[in-house]
Amino acid sequence: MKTVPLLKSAALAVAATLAFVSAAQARTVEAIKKDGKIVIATEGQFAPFNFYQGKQLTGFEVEVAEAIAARMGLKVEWKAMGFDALLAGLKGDRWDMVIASHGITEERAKAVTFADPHYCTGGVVVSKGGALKSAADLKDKVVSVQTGTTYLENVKKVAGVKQVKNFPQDTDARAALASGRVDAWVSDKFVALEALGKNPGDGLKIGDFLFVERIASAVAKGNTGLAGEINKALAAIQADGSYARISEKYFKQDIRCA
Ligand code: LYS
Repeated sequence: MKTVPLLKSAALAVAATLAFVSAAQARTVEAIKKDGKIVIATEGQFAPFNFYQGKQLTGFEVEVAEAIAARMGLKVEWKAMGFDALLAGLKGDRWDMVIASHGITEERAKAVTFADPHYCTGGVVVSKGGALKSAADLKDKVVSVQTGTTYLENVKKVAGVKQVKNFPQDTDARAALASGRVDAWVSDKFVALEALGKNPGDGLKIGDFLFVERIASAVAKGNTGLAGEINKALAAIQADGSYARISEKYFKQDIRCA
């Protein structure tokens, strides 16, 4: 009869371990609603989508996410992290959601669950004076891109590029072109437009799209309950005019996917 309590305590130990493991998993939308606060991570270095104005995190995606959260009846706790750490943090349950201009790719979709896209865009070729415009123009050239991005992936596919220089931040990839250390910079069309407008002295010009992409926020892989609520809230702000207002404010146009 002595073995029974022993087995019981062994079973309790297993149960306790399982409870610990599941505590490290993604929060459900119900748990988030109970808490009243969603934890959202972004980069904060990708104007005009997510950036700092002084100490204040702001930008198109920051405002869209705030509007989505408000629809869900939630407050937002923001985290700003290096681009490379963002999707990985969903797995470790460090935050509930990431909104940082991630293009939906097959590779990323293996690791996270994407919400519906909140804008559509593409990667463009930028050069001094517009000397380089197309993929073909990149032959034998040195190109700068941000590490871990779809810009890097897509430049790698271009045949004959002499060298791809990686930078942890997109702003440094642009600076490399501005100072003549590379021949071209590949980045987001809207980011390039904003940067060129702010730094006309650099003499940079935007060429063609290298590729197009759909941009979405992400949640932990399989957290479909949360993704579903985000999708509903996004659809609601796109229907009631609030998305359009935010988009007009930053881009003077509506950048939702057609
Ligand atoms: N849209 C690109 C990507 O999906 C860039 C993301 C933001 C980079 N600061 O990789």
